[in-house]
Amino acid sequence: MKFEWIYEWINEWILQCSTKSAGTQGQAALSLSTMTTPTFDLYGYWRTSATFRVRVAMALKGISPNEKFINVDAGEHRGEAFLKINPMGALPALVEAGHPPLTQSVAILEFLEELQPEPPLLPRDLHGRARVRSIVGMLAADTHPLVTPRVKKYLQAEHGLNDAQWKAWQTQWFRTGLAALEQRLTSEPGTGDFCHGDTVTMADICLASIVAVMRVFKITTENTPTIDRIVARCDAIEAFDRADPFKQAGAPAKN
Ligand SMILES: N[C@@H](CCC(=O)N[C@@H](CS)C(=O)NCC(=O)O)C(=O)O
Repeated sequence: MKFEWIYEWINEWILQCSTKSAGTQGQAALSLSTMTTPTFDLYGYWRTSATFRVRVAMALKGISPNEKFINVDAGEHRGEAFLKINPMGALPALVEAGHPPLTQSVAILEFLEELQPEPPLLPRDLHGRARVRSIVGMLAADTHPLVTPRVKKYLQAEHGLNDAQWKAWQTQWFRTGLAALEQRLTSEPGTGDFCHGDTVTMADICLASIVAVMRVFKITTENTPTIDRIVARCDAIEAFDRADPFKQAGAPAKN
C-alpha cells in the first residue's frame, strides 16, 4: 500500500511513452484508421436504454453502424430469428461479419474502446478506470435490469400489476439508483464537469442512457442537481443528441 503511488506513477509513465511511440493505445488507433473499418449491424429499438449507450459510443468514436430495427413492443426480440442472435432476447446486439454477435452493452462499449481508443471513454489511470466502471455497474447492472420489459411482463402476468403500479415500480428503481449515484458524485473528488473528470466517459453514457429512458416514460429525476447538470452537458453533445430515443426510426412523435 505504501508504495502504491510509485506503482501507479510507473504505469502512467509507461502508458504515456507507449502512446507517444504509437504503442498499445496509439497502435490500436492507428490500426483502425489504416485498415478498413469493419461494418457493423446494430440491432436495436428506438427507446432501449442499452442500445442508446452503444449508439453514443459509436458516434463518439466515428463508427456508423447499419441499424436493424427489432420491435420490442411487438415481441420481435423474443422471436426465433432474434433469439439466434441473442438467446437472452435483449437488445442491443452488434454484429460484425465473420464474428459471433456481441451482446451486453457494457461489453460492447469495452470492445469499441479497444477497437478505436480515440476519444477514450475510460480514464488513463487505474483508479479512475475502476471508479468509472463502478458507476457503470450501478446504472447498467444494478438499476436498468429492474425496469426492463421482461420484468414488466412477468409482474403483470404473474402478479397482476397495473400500469400505475408498474410506473411506481419504475420510478422507485430509477430514483433509487440515481440517488445513490448523486451521493457519490457530490462526495467523491473524481467528479468534474462529467461523472469522472472533465471529459465524457462510459459513466456518462450509462447515466444519460438511464435518464433518456426515464424521459420516454415521463419520469423525472428528483433531488439530483449534480446528475441534472451532467446530463445537461451530455445533451449538448451531438453524439448524445443523435442517440435521443425520439430521433430514432420507429419512434413516436414526442409529446
Ligand atoms: N444487460 C443488457 C441489458 C439488455 C436489455 O435488457 N435490453 C432491453 C432494452 S433496454 C431489452 O431488450 N429488453 C427486452 C426485455 O426485457 O424483454 C445490456 O446492457 O445490453
